[in-house]
Amino acid sequence: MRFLQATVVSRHCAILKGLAYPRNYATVAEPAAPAVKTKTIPGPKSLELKEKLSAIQNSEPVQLFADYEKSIGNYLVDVDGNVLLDVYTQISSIPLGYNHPRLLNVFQNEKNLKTLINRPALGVFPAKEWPDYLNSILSKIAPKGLNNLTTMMCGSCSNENAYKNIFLWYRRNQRGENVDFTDAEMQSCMINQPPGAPQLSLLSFKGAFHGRTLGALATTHSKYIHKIDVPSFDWPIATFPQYQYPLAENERYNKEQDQRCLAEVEDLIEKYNKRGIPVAGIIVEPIQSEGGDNEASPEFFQGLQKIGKRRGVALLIDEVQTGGGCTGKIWCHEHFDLDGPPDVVTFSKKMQLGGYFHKEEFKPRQGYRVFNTWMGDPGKLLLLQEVINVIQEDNLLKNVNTAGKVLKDGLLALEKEYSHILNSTRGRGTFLAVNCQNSKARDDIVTRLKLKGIQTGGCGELSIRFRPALTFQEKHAHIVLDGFRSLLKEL
Ligand code: PSZ
Repeated sequence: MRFLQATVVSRHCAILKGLAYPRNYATVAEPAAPAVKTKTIPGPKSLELKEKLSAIQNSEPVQLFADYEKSIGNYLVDVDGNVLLDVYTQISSIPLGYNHPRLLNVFQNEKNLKTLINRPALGVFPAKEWPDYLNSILSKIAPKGLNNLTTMMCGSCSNENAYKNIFLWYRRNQRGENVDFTDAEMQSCMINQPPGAPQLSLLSFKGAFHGRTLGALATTHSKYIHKIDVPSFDWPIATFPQYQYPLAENERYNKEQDQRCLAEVEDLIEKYNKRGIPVAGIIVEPIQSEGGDNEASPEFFQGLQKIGKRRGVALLIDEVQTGGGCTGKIWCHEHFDLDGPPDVVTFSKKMQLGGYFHKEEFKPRQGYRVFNTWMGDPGKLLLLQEVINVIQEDNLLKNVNTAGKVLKDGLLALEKEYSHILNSTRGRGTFLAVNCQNSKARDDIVTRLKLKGIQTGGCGELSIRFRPALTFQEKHAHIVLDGFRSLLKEL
């Protein structure tokens, strides 16, 4: 059985019907550097596969076809044999690089394999281990003070369901803790009418991305192509701070941004309350990611939390892209010194499993109100447990800060030297971005960096984003910076 060509398999494994099982995967060295073999990426083999896929579905966004048997560590290998240093990691969703032996080994354990293949309807038939599994996640990585956890499948459905928890909480606050639903509510909700389906809203920000399912999409405002032709809610949308860089030289301007945006949030809440569509929650990313890596200060987030508390509006922080250690802390909002935890924190991507942590008061009082068949996936939770173990054992948060500093300082130096091409280097940990002069220049740089063996991604109109795995090290940062420098020389 060929699984991972380059992987060492220990000799003492059991022999089962001629197949080696269980195996014991050991660490395999990464390539020393990227290697590009084709004139274009996608190369000929990728293009052939793309044509094949196009006959079945729209495959326009496909950049290349990967070989996940050969990809290793920080390096993504494609079907044409190109070896790319991956600082985009499947849109920021690979925590430990490709084929990490500790993750491969999770399913070499028969108990775990049975957990993987017997995927339960978690809301009704959870495994005997499930409460302990959830407690282990809660005790290791839950934001302090958030002791409830709902698991889901992806980022969109985590937000989508968390929004429902917020509405249920808001209506219970209005109605009173032990007040039963009225007949009118039970009947009217069935035809999408108030009072059962109440007029309530969520406040989100221009440039935000919270997912593509209908509720989540109503709070997504990064690109029209995500939204056009899809009916949506008339919910309030506030301006997100737009900072000027470097931060140290633009303190006054940026502070005014914070204040203006917070005032707009207050105004919009007031306005929508008056219109009879009260705001039940504020939804915000700690760093707007798809929208262009827009940061906001700790003071801005503290201000949002204050507004929410004062007005009885929940604060949901969407850590789908920022969570999992890439900013140098498990949760980006830990950088904000908030007055207690946010009400809800959603996650997915690097966490493998989707879901949200929330305060006890956001737990529905009746069953079946937030529910679906799978409600997550215990197989993914086993991977998450191992990811957390490796983060702790290998001190990966420290690694993120060290490698991130090298990359950020290097980008700042490039920006200084090539100020006609690059500006506004920013970010935390390895969650970094730099801006180009216009979209065309940005797209061109992302494409040409790939031909130098470096896979980055674009976001917003102008930004190149860096989203390496937590195992990205200083030596990788130097490869990125050397490749970038050699490209800038050519431009
Ligand atoms: O085009 C897309 O659908 C993309 S590109 C990047 C994402 C989605 N990110 C997903 C995402 C996110 O970054 C934040 C902050 N919140 C929610 C989501 C949605 O997660 P998924 O894609 O798992 O549904």
